Amino acid sequence: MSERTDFEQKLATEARAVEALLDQLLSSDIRADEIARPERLRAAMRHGVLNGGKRLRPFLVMESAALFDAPPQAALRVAAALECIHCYSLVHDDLPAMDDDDLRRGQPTVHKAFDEATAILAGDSLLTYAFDVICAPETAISDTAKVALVLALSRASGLGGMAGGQMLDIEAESRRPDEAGIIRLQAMKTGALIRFAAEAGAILSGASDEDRRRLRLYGEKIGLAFQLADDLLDLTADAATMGKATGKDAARGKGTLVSLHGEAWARETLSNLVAEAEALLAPYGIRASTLVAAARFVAERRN
Ligand code: GRG
Repeated sequence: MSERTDFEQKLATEARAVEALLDQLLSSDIRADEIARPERLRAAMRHGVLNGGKRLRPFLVMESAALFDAPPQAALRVAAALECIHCYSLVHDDLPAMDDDDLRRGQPTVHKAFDEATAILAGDSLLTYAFDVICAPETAISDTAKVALVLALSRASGLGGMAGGQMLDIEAESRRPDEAGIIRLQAMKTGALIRFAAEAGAILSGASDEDRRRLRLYGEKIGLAFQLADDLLDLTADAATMGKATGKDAARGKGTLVSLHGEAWARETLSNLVAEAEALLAPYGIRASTLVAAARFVAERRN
């Protein structure tokens, strides 16, 4: 069986595990200090979360945690928390005030299936729930590790990370950024959560600063690769394959590294990024083989 197939099977298995936990976390059971779980809001959150998706970020959390022998159940909860933030960003990104999309993961977007106000609240609630899930007593790691995770995830998600990157992306439609500007906005909008995913395992397990630095750099490489692959797919894939509208960057005249340098450059850069990611993981030998395969998967993905 090819490495690719083995990797995809592992990705699917871990996706099922994180989906089972997300299903449970978004059940109607009221948690301590919650007053009620309004059914319509809960249904919208479930629609935004339990609707397919590759679950790549959770996979990176679990695999980076496994590299440092972190407790798998705690890693799964951090993975689910991160997926809540990723899904919130997609729900809000699809809103009419942002990208105005009708389709996500092949299904109606949350504001189409429900309404705009409900979609805004579903995104808000997913964002806050992520921090609840990390800090809850069921996440069996030290308080020190929880605080470090919350700090890193807040910075990856907020003003200086994903939300800030989304702001720069919106501004880029009227003020076209130069190459450095494009790299920065993409590192924030898409890269920051992926970098957190890769680093989370080292944080969870209280690994050394050097381990944390290596995983963080690995995350930066694959974050860049993820965005380059996304830009290529936006140009070349169809909406049915992607489960969302494509060709939107070109239609809006939005500059990407692919539009600046061309497809051949992008493909060469992708293979260089995979090699760099692999080199960063070399000290971990065979134990890091799944993370190496993940870098390849990100660069070669078809949807
Ligand atoms: C609204 C605060 C806020 C942020 C939105 C993530 C984001 C920022 C916008 C999404 C727009 C977009 C399509 C970006 C390209 C990269 C990306 C995040 C693609 C979707 O991620 P995948 O491919 O999706 O991992 P699945 O569905 O597999 O989870």
